[in-house]
Amino acid sequence: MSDCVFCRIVRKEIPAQILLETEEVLAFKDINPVAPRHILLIPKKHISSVMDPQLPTSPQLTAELFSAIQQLMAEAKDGFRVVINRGAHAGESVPHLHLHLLSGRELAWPPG
Ligand code: D5M
Repeated sequence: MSDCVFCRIVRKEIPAQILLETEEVLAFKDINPVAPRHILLIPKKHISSVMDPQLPTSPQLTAELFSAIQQLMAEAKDGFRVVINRGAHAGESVPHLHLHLLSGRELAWPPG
């Protein structure tokens, strides 16, 4: 989608601190981190949310998402959390599927 902020990051039209890029996924630092290490992992293709009926798009996307989590979190020896916010009650604000990868501090459970 032309005006989607994450699609614009994929197209390198707006800056982001990119940590990993593969054929189907991109990972970059969250602009508003809530943990010492807060990474967003997205499909490069525009998928509106985890509830998008086009999911699952391909086995390759699923494989690249999980492989990216393993690579990006390899150093998070004390643990990490993977979060998808969906809908108003969860605080979803960007309509492009994204996984939050949070690490670097103790994370409370249940989440607030
Ligand atoms: O999470 C959306 C997240 O997206 C939120 O943590 C801020 C982040 N964000 C928004 N714009 C940018 C840019 N331009 N770069 C990096 N990070 C960004 P949600 O789960 O939808 O609330």
